[in-house]
Amino acid sequence: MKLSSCTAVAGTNIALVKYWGKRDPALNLPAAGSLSLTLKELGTRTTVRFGSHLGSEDRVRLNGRDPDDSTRTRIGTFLDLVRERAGITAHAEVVTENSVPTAAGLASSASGFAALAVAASRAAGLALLPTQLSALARRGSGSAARSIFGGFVEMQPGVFSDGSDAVAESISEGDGWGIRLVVAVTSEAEKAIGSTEAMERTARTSPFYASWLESIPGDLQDARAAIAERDLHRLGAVAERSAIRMHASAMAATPSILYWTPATLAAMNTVFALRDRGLAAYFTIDAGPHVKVLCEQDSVSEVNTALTATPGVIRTFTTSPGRGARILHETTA
Ligand code: 2P0
Repeated sequence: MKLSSCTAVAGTNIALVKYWGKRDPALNLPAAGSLSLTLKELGTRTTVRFGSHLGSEDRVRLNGRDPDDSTRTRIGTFLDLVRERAGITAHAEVVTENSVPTAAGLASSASGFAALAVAASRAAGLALLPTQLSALARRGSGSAARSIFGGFVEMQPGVFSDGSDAVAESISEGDGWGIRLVVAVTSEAEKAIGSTEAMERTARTSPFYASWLESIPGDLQDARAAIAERDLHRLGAVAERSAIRMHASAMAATPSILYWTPATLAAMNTVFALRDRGLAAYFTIDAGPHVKVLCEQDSVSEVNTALTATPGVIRTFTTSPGRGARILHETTA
C-alpha cells in the first residue's frame, strides 16, 4: 500500500431526532437511531500524512495549537484503528482546523471525526466505501457517522455486535427546500460535561431513559415522513420534542445534567413567541446551551432579529444544508 497525504473536509450535523445513549460504549454503538441535517457553513478541514520519519508518536495540531491530552489520546486511538486496518505502523501528522467553536455544543466532534476518517483512511492507502467510512467515523464519535453524508441523514443503530450495520445513510440532499438553521450562541465557554459521559450517566441513572429510547422509533418515522413531504411544521415539531425529551432524560439523571442557561430558556421562549405570530420556527438544543432554530429561508431575518434581541444571546449565524465529507486533495508520497 502506498502512503500519501490527504486533505478532507466535512460539515458538522445537527440532529433533529437526537442520539443520546449507547448499546455498546466500546464500539460506540448507539442505543437507537437518529436523524440529522449536515451543514455547509460549519465544519472541519483535516490533513493527514503518515510517515516513518515522524518518529514514535502522532503529531496533532488543532486550530493551530497542540490539543489537550484527552483530545490527543482520542485522535491517537482513532489513528490506531486506521493503522490496524491498513496494516501499517507509521505514525501520522494531523493538521485540523474547525470552523465550529470546539466543544461548546456546536458538534465539532461530528465534522472532526468525519474529516479525520476520510483523510486518515485515504492517506493510509485504504479505499473505503461511504458506508465503511461512516462505521469508521462512528468509532471516533457517534454523531460523526452522520457527517459522512450530506443533507438529511439517518443513523441506524444496527443489531450486530461488531457494529458493521451501525452506519448512517442519506435520506435526502436537503437543498431545494430553502431550509435554514439559525444558531443562537449563548455562551463562549466549553460545555460543563462532555456528551459521552453525560449519555452514560443518563443511561445508568435516569428513570426517564427507557421511555426516551421508546419514543425514538416513532419520532424517526414522523421525521422521515415530514422530509418526504417537505413539511417544515411537522419536521420542526418532531425536532423540538426530541430535543426536549433528550434534555429531560438527562436532567433527571443523578447528578443532574443541565445544559440550559437562562439565555437558553429565553431563546426557547422567543421561538414560541415567533410561532404564536404565525412563523414556522422550531428549536433544537444539543449538549450545550445554544439554541438552533429551524426555519425557512424567507424567515431568517425575522428569526435573527428576534433571537438577537433575546437577553443572553451573544450572536447568531445562519447555516444551510451541506454536502457530505469529501477529499479536497491528495498527494502520493
Ligand atoms: C446528536 N449529540 O444526536 C446528539 C444530541 C449531542 C446531543 O451526538 O460519545 O459527540 O462521541 O458518540 O457524538 C454528541 O455526542 O458522542 C451528540 P460520542 P457525540 O447529535
